[in-house]
Amino acid sequence: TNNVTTSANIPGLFVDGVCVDCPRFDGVGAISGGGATSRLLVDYPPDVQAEILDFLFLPNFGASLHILKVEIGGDSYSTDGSESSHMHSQDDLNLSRGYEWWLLKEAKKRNPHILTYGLPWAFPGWVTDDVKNPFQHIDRLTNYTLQWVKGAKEVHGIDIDYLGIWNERGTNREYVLAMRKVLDASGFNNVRLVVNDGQPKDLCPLMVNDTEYINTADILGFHYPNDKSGVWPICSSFDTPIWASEESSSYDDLNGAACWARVMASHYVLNNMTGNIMWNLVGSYAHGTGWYASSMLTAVQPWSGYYEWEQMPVVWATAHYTQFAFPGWRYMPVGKGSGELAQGGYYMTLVSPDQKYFTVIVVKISREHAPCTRPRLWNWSTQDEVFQITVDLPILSEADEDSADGETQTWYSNLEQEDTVLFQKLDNPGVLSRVSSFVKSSKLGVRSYDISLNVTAGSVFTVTNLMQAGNKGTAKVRNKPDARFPLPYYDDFNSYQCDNCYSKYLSDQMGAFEIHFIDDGNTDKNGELWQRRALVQSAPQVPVGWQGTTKNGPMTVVGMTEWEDVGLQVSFRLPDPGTFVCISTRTDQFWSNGVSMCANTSSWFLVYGGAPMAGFDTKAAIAHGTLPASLRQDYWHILGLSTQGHQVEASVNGDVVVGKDDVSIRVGDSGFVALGASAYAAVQFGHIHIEPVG
Ligand code: 147
Repeated sequence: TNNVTTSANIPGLFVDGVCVDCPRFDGVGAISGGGATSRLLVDYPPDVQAEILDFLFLPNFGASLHILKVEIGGDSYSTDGSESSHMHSQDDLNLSRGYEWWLLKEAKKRNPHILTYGLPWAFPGWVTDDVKNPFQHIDRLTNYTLQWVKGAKEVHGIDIDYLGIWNERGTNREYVLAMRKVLDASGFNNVRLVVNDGQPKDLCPLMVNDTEYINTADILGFHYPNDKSGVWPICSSFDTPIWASEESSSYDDLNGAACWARVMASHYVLNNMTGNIMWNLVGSYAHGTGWYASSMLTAVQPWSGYYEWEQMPVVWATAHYTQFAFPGWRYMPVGKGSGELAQGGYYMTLVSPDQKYFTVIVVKISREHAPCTRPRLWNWSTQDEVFQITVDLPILSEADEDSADGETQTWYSNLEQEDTVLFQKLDNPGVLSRVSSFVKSSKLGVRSYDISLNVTAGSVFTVTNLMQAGNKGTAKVRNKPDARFPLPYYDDFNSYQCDNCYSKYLSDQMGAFEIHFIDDGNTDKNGELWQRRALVQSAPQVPVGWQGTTKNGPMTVVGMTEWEDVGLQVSFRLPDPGTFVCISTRTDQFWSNGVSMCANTSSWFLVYGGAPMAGFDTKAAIAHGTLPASLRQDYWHILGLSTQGHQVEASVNGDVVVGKDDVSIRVGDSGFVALGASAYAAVQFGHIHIEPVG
């Protein structure tokens, strides 16, 4: 141990009771979406679901988030799936689709002060004539966005506090200025615009000398900002608050916690950034989809009701900040209450608006435990040190007259020990006890604002005189894990008491597969009504994608990436003669491998190892044919597909068209089951049945 003393006094920075040089603390948040990251949380049993939401949003319980940022669904892939738009077409408006409204309301229920932030990754195709450029018709886009903000208020009672432009795909000056005018004209003057949810180099140079653009951007929001490079001098010169509006993308383990705890401090100390938002909120997307478990906490087993209640290091790293400082508090300036530790690391002091309360957060993460997913780290080294700080705020002398005067409490985590965390008792440093993170020191009532901490590698300390704050919530519902998706699985979509909603467990990857009441007037062979609700692909045209995945048609997955031998049966109706319906096994979220069986009204094909769309070039199909009797559009038909080892069996309306020995596929390939179509058409699915084979 190299005991170096760092000390910082907070001098009288206050003029008439206001700290003029203290930046506003804008809060800590997380992102649901970008995309479909919360999907499986919706299907959890209500008691566990409520508990997970408590760990995320309830003040003084868990992550206790200050900001919830959600995706404004755009009917297209945005990392872990696709989220439905509130306007699939220009004359469509539905303000109940998806789960983000629900999530916003659950968050508000737990914390009425939580700040809300909406950002699109993709857009429905109608907003433009060019799917690469959503800003082509500014009036369409402003109306589209306004409808979402209005819907939040009028239908759900939610005030949207922040609105972004287009995730990581650029901003548009004309749109930003127009959006401001439209918001103001509609009474939404309080909605703040965040620009550009991308890289500083793509924004700040364009804003120089453009005071109108600068003044219209309320927040500059950057993604995974590199604290040691970038366009910071230009961005900082605008005097606009700067946020890390997307951060982390790191695992929900100790390393992820160390990344997150570190950047929240370094972004302020090194770059004066005043807001931090983590991607992503809750890992409720299946293993085998992108960025698995890169979340505050992971909850991917709605069937077992298990989530990671034993260990939630990222939640507790977050709590070090969120439970002890709140949006509107002030950061003490760097050099005057905040700064770098002498031996590596950061500290910052936050003060309540009435200046009665202060919170000091100290973070020391050694370089080998520090990486986030991006950007690359610069070089630094850390050594253990003793850190001393004297808190000397003008108003604290008044507070001394209160009964709780002079008391502080300390919360501690170590983010560099695996599994369990060594807690060095502050009042007896000789004793090491094994406990989990976010531990309250037994040493209370320090009766002094001279604080001395033994800061070893991996430490996160929170010291505060806010004595009522700080609580390590505990899990009451402790279900056992079971990773296996329950088979057999059957759903005929008739039990849902909702329209435009998602069906259980299905995770849309492109397009929008929603339960709709359908007036098919159709009957089966015996003349009986087949059904009243169906799963309908509801995005009518190719969306403005976030990432180039428009070559395939709309598609939804279900099950496990580990599935190999499964039997699948799906009924469907065709909206037009040309569109193919496809069902797949052993596939991935991009529909880029596995086995797919497709049919339109007159023909079928089977394709293996590539996207089903490749099958239209029948050279890519491993088998294809015409149907002896064409499929009537007003009837329900059934496709069957089962894969076992190297064998495939495929059928149309019960007639086997590919027999077990007709073709051969590789053994060992595995993946999800998928349903989809060759075009953005209103294909209807009547039921899905999956069973284990072999
Ligand atoms: C971000 C997206 O905004 C998120 O939706 C999610 O996909 C996340 C996963 O890490 O990534 O997109 C980024 C893609 C590339 C970079 C940064 C963010 N990059 O290369 O710096």
